[in-house]
Amino acid sequence: MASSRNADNSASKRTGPTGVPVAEASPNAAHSQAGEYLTTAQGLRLPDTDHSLKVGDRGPTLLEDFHLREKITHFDHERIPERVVHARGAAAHGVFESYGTAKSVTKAKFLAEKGRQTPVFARFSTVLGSRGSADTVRDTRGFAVKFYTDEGNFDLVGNNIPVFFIQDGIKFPDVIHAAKPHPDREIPQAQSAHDTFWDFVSLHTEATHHVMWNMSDRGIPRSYRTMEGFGVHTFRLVNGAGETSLVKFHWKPVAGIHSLVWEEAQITAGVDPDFHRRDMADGIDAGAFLEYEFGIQIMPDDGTDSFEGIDLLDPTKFVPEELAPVQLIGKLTLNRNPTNYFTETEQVAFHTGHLVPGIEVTNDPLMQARLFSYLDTQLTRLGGPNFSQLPINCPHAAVNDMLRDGMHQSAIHTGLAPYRPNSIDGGEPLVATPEEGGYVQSPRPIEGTPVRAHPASFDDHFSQATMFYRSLSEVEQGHIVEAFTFELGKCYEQAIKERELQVLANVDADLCAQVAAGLGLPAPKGTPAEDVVLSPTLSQIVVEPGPIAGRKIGVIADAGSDLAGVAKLRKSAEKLGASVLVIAPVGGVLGRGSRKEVVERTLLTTRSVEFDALVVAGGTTPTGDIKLVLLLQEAFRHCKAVGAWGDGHAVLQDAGIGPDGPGVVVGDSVVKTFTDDLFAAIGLHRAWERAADVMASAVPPAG
Ligand code: HDE
Repeated sequence: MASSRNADNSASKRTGPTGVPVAEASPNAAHSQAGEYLTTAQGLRLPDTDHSLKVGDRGPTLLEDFHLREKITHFDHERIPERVVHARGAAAHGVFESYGTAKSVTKAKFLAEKGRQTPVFARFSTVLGSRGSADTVRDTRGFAVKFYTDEGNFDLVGNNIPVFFIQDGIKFPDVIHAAKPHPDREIPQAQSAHDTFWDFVSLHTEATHHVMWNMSDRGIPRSYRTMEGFGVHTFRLVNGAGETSLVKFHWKPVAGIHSLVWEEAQITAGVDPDFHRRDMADGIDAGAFLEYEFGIQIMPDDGTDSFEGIDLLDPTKFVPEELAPVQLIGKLTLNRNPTNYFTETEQVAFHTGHLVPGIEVTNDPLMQARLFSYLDTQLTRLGGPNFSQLPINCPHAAVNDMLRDGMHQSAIHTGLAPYRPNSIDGGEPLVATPEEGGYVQSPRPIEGTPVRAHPASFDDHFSQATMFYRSLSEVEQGHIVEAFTFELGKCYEQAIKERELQVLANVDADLCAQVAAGLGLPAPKGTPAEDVVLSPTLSQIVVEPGPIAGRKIGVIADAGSDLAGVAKLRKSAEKLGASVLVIAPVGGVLGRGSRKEVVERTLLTTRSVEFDALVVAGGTTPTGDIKLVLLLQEAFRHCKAVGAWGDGHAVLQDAGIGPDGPGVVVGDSVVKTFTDDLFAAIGLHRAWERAADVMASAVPPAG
């Protein structure tokens, strides 16, 4: 008999987070919400939980009230430390299906075998904010996926930005301390627009490339559904023949890559701080699942750890898709909301060292430090070394370790010999050869003397930042100018602003000049790279309409509106996975019988930022209500699709919006051409042609 945790526990009836058996339920395993009656933690039935035990009904409370003490003590300890970074997050369960196309480069079964399905749990997050902060702040987003593979858990702990602020993990505390709220007053929350952040990044120019991405539209994604994901580091894949290649991992959202605009993001942070998590949960509930294709860029493992002049160990650099196309190897579908936020989303523990045969790490010094950090942090956060026994972290592969005891040990181990070699337990558990699935690092000659130094190839801090900026469209570049002007405009120290302008001068003279003009400062001269090769795939602006699943359309209506038209619009939208919400002057129900429409929002409870498009129903009376005017004008200013059918266009007119122009959809009634045009406008995400006229500009008007 093996001295294993699971050897005796294999005949499991209990199912894990993704419905797969995880471990045997011991006869006295902790149950929650079982049985009919309220009990103590010991299962004692309670007659009353509203009154403490007192000497008379006006007397002091007795120390012997064990129920009071248990209830309050447990409550006192309900919180665990939030994550040091990425504290604010939301997650979903799902499935990963392999296309089998990675078989030539990796022996990892969950990738190599065509059609193989692997349960997953994905958690999205912001980096800087505390657990209760807003979703839509300007920040990098975490994109962490736990694959419960048959060969053990594989965690891909990535971000929505392909590069990072630092080249060596030893600086992580520095960049995070600089970006977190100031230590004296603990402000500002969840923002980079403050002195310490810009102090650090202006002195630490290797952060420039990541900062450019943060200041771009990537820093304010529309939703998790419309966000790209990146493994950031270079990984090493190993195939069945032992051949290795270097790869970068990518998540490509099926819904396209789309962002908020800055004013919208700021308003949303107040109006609905839960915007992203609500969007994901609502979408999954409505059957509009989140989908991403998994891809790899493959580079030869020729011993140089570099490709086309790019040092693949430098996490401040990425490999443009024009140089190494992303090859799609599988699809992730997030299709089930967690049942309990704490036990799943809060307690999930990702670790870059959770690897499976066929996937290995490289010498990237940022990744190397992460391999230490993710295990270490759980000891404090999850209260000891047994966190992998928590249901959400529990592998679906059989676990047979010799790790014993420790805080929160919940396995009842059997056998006498948790050591090797042993004779008492028949020498078990056995070690596995590579053929039996044993994880053996592929040969990697390493030599050198210990130094605290970086290679010369890490010295270029600007050329990819320049390439990123110049590869974007004018509209996107304008957003970057605005973002820098906003963020530096929030700094108090003049010297910091001037130093960051010097950084920008080394990225692009025009960018620097525009930001300087917005700040009212002279633009310094720099030496930006002139010969960068552009990467057009970096732009997220689309010319062909994309899918609209998960998008929200607000329909403005009142008691006199064409409710049959509203129902028709809803039906067509739902077919595409989008939803329609009725906005009326007051709450309640519009119409009656089969023509009934429940009012989901009123002018008091909504704001335009909730919607991807606003449409005025035919028959709606123009009231000139300032809240309605604001609702429509705001959506228009954010370049969203707006529309009306029938005489509903009079309400648009009240808000100063004419029937012509990009992204304005009007029609006589809700016929197919009307809905097609509306959905196409939403599928384009924004009518950017409007931007120059309606968006705030960082640059003061000439003269
Ligand atoms: Fe993390 N990071 N990180 N990080 N990170 C954590 O781990 C850390 C880095 C990322 O949804 C922590 O369990 C160090 C890069 C995500 O639970 C902590 C360094 C990338 C998440 C930690 C990095 C990431 C984390 C906090 C530099 C993108 C959230 C709690 C060496 C590729 C995972 C925890 C979730 C979380 C440390 C750099 C992404 C403290 C020391 C680069 C998505 O261990």
